[in-house]
Amino acid sequence: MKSEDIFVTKPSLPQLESFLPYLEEIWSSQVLTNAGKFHNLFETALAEYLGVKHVSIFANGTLALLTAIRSLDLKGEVITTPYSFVATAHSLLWNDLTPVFVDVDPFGFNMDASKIEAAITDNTSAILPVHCYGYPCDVEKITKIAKKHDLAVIYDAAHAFDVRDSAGSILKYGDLSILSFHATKVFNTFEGGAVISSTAEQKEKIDRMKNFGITDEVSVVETGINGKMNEFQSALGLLQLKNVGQAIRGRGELSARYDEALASVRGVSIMSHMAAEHHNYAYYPLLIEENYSISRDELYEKLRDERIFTRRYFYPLISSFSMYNHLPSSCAANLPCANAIANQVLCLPLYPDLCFDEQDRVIDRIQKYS
Ligand code: T4K
Repeated sequence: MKSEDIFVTKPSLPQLESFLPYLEEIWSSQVLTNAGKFHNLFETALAEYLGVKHVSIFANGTLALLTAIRSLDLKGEVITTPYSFVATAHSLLWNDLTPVFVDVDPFGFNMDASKIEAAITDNTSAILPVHCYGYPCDVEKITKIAKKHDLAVIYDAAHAFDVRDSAGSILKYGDLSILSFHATKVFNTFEGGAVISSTAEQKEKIDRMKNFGITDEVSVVETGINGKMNEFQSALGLLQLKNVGQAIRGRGELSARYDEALASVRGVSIMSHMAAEHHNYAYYPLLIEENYSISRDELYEKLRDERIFTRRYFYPLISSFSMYNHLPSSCAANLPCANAIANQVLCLPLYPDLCFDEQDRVIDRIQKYS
């Protein structure tokens, strides 16, 4: 890594000194995992911070998603989006469920709710939408469709830490939502994740399932897994909660600077209209359209040559990978908007420590090549 390198993201970390007392306590107590003091404190503090009732913290977001889906005893087909990180669809295959891909909205990145009903069959048991980049899905429409057809809804909210609409946390919708606290996310515990349950009974089940399905020393009542978050991650999470508000404000300021500088660039579409009322600025996606002077991939490479490392999240589409491309719903004709957007998107560097000079270097190059 050279000093002039600019990456798509960098993790936010607390001051090392502020973490030392937590480490000392873990070392002296020798309680390292299995619902220790910091696990329980972090879980409670997180629920309060997010404004939700039932949170279960996990070792990572993928285990949270696998467990959330498994807890609902689903069968058959689950409607989802091809425009996401591959963990979304993998979590269905791991649960022996068949993904059915629905196209994304022509003006955005989330599943087009108006296309869901056409994808429902007698075998459909659930909908798995993604709040992509933290932009909220059409939760009202999805709720109505799910009720009408008696389907479960699990939101992959890996990007949606502390996103709120006028009714409060976006995590309140659906039967379950999951979060990721990976190093590249707005809020990180190195690795980590959570399931947000809609009822106390559901949380109880998730908590049991993340601990092998154990109920007491001599009883195991279901096929659980080891999804537990350890004391190190939990203590870090507790400390990170103190800083995340400021980190989100910093991201917001940088996003506004990008908006202002890039809105009038020919061939570039900014997506600020998609932000929630209380947004988290998890990513800064741009669309590089046909009337930009070079293609998205040429721009990506030119920037990389200048040591600016953007990312094409989410290209290629999940539906193009070998374990999915045989599915009828993966065909290009079914997913025109997702294919178009995957070929145009470029996520720009965005993290609280990105200084204005570095950001101006990114802006300057995008303007220069237009
Ligand atoms: N659902 C959705 C919708 C998701 O996006 C994800 C994860 C999940 C579910 C599953 O959640 P987890 O099980 O991961 O909790 C990253 C992440 O690995 C992944 O968490 C994330 N989504 C996905 C969108 O992106 P990469 O392959 O882009 O990461 P990487 O290693 O290329 O890092 C990108 C940049 O970040 C690097 O260029 C430098 C910087 N970086 C990265 C790491 C890991 C650092 O500065 N420090 C670091 O430690 O996948």
